[in-house]
Amino acid sequence: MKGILSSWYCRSIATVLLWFCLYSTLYSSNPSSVFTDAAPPEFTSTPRNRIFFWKVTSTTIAPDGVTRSAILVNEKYPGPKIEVNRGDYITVVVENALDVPTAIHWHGLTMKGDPWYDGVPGMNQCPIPPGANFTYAFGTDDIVGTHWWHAHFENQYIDGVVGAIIIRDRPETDPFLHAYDEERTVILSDWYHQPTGTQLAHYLSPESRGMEPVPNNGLINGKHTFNCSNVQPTDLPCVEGERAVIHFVPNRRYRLRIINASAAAAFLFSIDNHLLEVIEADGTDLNPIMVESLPINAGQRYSVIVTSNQEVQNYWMRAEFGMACLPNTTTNLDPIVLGEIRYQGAGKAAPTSVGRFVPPKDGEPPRDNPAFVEACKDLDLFSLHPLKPQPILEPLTNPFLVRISFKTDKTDQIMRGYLNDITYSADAWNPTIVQNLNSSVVYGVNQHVLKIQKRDAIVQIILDNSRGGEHPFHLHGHTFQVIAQGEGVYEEGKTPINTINPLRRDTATVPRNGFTVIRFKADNPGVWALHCHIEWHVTTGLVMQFIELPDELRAMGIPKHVGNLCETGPPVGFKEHTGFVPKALTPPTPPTPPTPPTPPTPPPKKGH
Ligand SMILES: *[C@@H]1O[C@H](CO)[C@@H](O)[C@H](O)[C@H]1NC(C)=O
Ligand SMILES: *[C@@H]1O[C@H](CO)[C@@H](O)[C@H](O)[C@H]1NC(C)=O
Ligand SMILES: *[C@@H]1O[C@H](CO)[C@@H](O)[C@H](O)[C@H]1NC(C)=O
Ligand SMILES: *[C@@H]1O[C@H](CO)[C@@H](O)[C@H](O)[C@H]1NC(C)=O
Ligand SMILES: *[C@@H]1O[C@H](CO)[C@@H](O)[C@H](O)[C@H]1NC(C)=O
Ligand SMILES: [Cu+2]
Repeated sequence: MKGILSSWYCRSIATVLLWFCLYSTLYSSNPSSVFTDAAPPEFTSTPRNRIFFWKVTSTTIAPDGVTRSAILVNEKYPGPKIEVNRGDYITVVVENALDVPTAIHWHGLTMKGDPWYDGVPGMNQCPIPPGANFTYAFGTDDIVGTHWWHAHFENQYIDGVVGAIIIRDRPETDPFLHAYDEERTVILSDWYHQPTGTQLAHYLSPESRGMEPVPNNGLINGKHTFNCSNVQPTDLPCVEGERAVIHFVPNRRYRLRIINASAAAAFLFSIDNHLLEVIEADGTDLNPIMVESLPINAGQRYSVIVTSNQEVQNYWMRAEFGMACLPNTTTNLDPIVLGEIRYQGAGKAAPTSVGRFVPPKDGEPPRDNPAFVEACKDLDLFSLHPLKPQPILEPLTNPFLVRISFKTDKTDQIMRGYLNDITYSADAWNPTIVQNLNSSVVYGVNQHVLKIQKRDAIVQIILDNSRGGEHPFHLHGHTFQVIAQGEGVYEEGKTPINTINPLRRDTATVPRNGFTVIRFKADNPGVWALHCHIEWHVTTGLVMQFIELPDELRAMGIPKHVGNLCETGPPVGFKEHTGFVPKALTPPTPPTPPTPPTPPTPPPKKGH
C-alpha cells in the first residue's frame, strides 16, 4: 500500500473522490431521505441512506460528579445513538479532532461486503490520523436488534467513545411489533476516575502482577452518584452526581434495550418488583423467557419487555457488579449501581423498594452475595432459543481449539494474555486486509492470523479456559451459534452440545475454569477479530484474527480512501500498547482542497 499515494497532493485528490462518494451517497435517493442523528426513524417502504456527522474530541466530563478527562463523540456521553430501520444504509463521517489516532467499530454488525469498515486498526484499516476525516459506510440488510459502536483504537472506549446502535425490524417482519408500546435504551458501564493511559501504565507493569484496574463506579446511561469523601486522588473535583431516571406510564409495556458497555465488569440487571421478559440477545430474537434478573457481560446486549403493572410508586433499577469476577482488591466500589424507574403520578421521591438480594453490610467483602456471583455467568444457554429456528451448523469442516492463558513474561516480568501461547500485538499501520493483497504474504507470529479458505466452511472454535477467570469473547463479522458452555474441559463427543436451535449471538462468556464452543459459517470475506471484551485483556494480548476467504477478499480490493489511511504511519510519540503519549504534531500543510464537484447522477448503490 505504501507509495501508492504518497504525496499530500494525491491525498487531496482522494479527499475529493471521497467527497464525491459521499455526495453521491447523500443524493442517491431523493434529498429528503437524508437524516442526521436528530431525525426520528419512521418506517418507509424503501430503505434510506442515513448520514451521521461525528466529531471526536478530548474534553472533561463528570458523569457521576467526579471530573476527569474523556474522549467523546459530539460532546456526548454516552455518544450519539444510531437508530435506523433494517435495510437502511449507514454513513458516518468521523472527524478526528483528537491529537491521537482513532477508529470506530460497529459491534454486532456483520459488515458483509464492507469488511474494511469494521474499524479494527491492524486488521481492517489503519487508524484515522489526528485532524483527518474518515467515512464509514455500511448496509444493514441482514441485521436487526440492539448493538453498539465503540472506539477500537487503544482503549479509547473506556474513556467515553461509545454509543448505541438500534436497528429496528421492518413492521412486516418484526415478530415483536405488537409486544410492546414504547422502548428505552439502557447503557450500563463501569467507570474509572483515572484516564485509561494512567491505568494502563500501572496494569502493564510488573507491579500490577496482572491485576486489572478496578472500576470506581458504574453508570446507567452515563449517570450515577458518587460519595465524594471516597474520591481518589482526593483532589479530583467532585460534586454529587445524579442517577438515571426512566419514566413509566402505568400499564404499558416497555422494551428496554440493555447494552453492557463495560470495560471489565459484568452486571446483574433487575428492576425491583418487576419481571423481565427476555426477547433478544445480541440481535437475535428469542422465544421469550421470564427472568427476575439478567446477567450481562461486557459487549453483550439483551432486550427485555417490562410491564408497568405494579403499584404506582418509584422503583430501583439495579445493575449489580459481578464482584466475584472482579479482581480481589480493596476498593470503595459501591457494588450496586442504581437508577430510578418513576411511575407517572408517583412524584420524584427516591424509591424505597427492596431488591432480590440483601445488600452487603459495610466493610464486608461482598463477594459471596449471590447476585455478584450470578453476574459472572451467562443466562443458562439451554433456556435461550432463537425465535427463528436454525439447526446446528453441520458438517463441521474447520475445527479450532483456542486455549486461553495468562503468564508472566520472563524478560520484563509483565503478565500478559495468551491464546494458544501467542500474545497478540497490534501492527496498527500494517493491517491484515492490506497485507492480504499480496497472496504470498507471511504473517508475523504475534499477529495470530488463522485462515479459512473455503466458502461456506463450518467453523468451530472451542474456547478452552480450563485454568482461568471469566472472559466474554466477541467475534467480529458473524453471529455465531453457541453450542456448548460449561465448567471443566470440553470433550468432543462426550460433553453435551446444544443441537436443537442453539442460541445465536456475537459475544459469549467463557466461564471460569470452563469452556464455550461456537460455530459459524464462512460466508463473509474479511478479517475478523476474535477477542476477549474485557478491554484490559485486549491490551494485554487476548486477541486473534481470522482471515475469512482470503482470495475472495483480495478480489474485492480496498476502497482508496481506506488505503490512504495507511500512508501516514504512526504519529510522533506513538508507543504501542502502553497508552498513547500525545506529542505536538507538525504535519505538512495540505493544499486547500477544491470545492466538491456538483453531484452527477449517482451510480447505483450496493446494499439495496
Ligand atoms: C471534516 O469534516 C467536517 C464536517 O464534518 C469539516 O468541517 C472539516 O473541514 C473536515 N476536515 C477535513 C480535514 O477534511
Ligand atoms: C461517604 O463516605 C464516608 C467515608 O467512607 C462515610 O463516612 C459517609 O457516611 C458516606 N456518606 C454517604 C452519604 O454515604
Ligand atoms: C457488563 O459486563 C461486565 C464484564 O463482563 C460485567 O462484569 C458486568 O456485570 C456486566 N454488566 C451487566 C449489567 O450485566
Ligand atoms: C480476597 O483476598 C483476601 C485477602 O487477600 C482473602 O482473604 C480472600 O479469601 C480473597 N477472596 C476471594 C474470593 O478470593
Ligand atoms: C509478498 O510477500 C512475499 C512473502 O513475504 C514477499 O517475498 C514479496 O516480496 C511480497 N510481494 C510484494 C509485491 O510485496
Ligand atoms: Cu478477558
